[in-house]
Amino acid sequence: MPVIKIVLIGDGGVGKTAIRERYLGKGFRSQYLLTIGADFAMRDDTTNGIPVRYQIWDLAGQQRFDAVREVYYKGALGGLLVYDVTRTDSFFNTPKWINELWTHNSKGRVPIVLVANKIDIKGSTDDTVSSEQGRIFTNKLSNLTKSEGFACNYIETSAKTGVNIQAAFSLLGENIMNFADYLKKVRLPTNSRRSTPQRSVTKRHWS
Ligand SMILES: Nc1nc2c(ncn2[C@@H]2O[C@H](COP(=O)(O)OP(=O)(O)OP(=O)(O)O)[C@@H](O)[C@H]2O)c(=O)[nH]1
Ligand SMILES: [Mg+2]
Repeated sequence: MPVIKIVLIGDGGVGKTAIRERYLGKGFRSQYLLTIGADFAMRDDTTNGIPVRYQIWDLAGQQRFDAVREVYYKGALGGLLVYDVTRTDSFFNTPKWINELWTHNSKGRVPIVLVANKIDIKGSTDDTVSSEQGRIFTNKLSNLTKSEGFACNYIETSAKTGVNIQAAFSLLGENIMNFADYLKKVRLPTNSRRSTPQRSVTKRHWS
């Protein structure tokens, strides 16, 4: 069974742990217990019709963990990048998280799903991130990554009600597997000599 390491990233308090627990079938807790360093979990799932084991690293988002976080990225093939739709600061910090993942995973640019969480309380504060803002940013990100063979997606979730939690993981898993297939294709001998640099890209990303 393929083992796929993914990370849950985003500012402190946006709901990464709540999303992980919901995905693991553990329900929802309303009190905030901040993650220290990182939490680890595994779940077997089916993606693109294939059984897959997800290794999920749920990283601490608070700034005080900035220095220790880096080690947990190694080998990650993709990330759920979570922000809180009632906190614009968490949305405007998303580029920082993309840089962290792509810099420290040892594989370069890998798929990301942008997760707009807490939609159950959207509009309850003046500080709302609109769907349009999330989509526009994700489209820009996708334009950047398309030349690498994958797109990035946007999804709205609530760990409280459970809406779209499974879908967020499935979307990321599909993107990672499609990306892996793409990298296999660019290695075909029909690319002849020009395939040589691509091979090294493949190795960098997947070995
Ligand atoms: N209403 C609502 N509250 C949520 C949702 N997701 C998480 N929360 C609440 O938001 C708070 C923070 O959630 P966590 O999952 O602990 O946040 P985190 O991103 O893991 O935070 P760090 O571990 O510090 O990085 C908790 O009080 C959760 O109950 C959601 O979808 N809707
Ligand atoms: Mg947490």
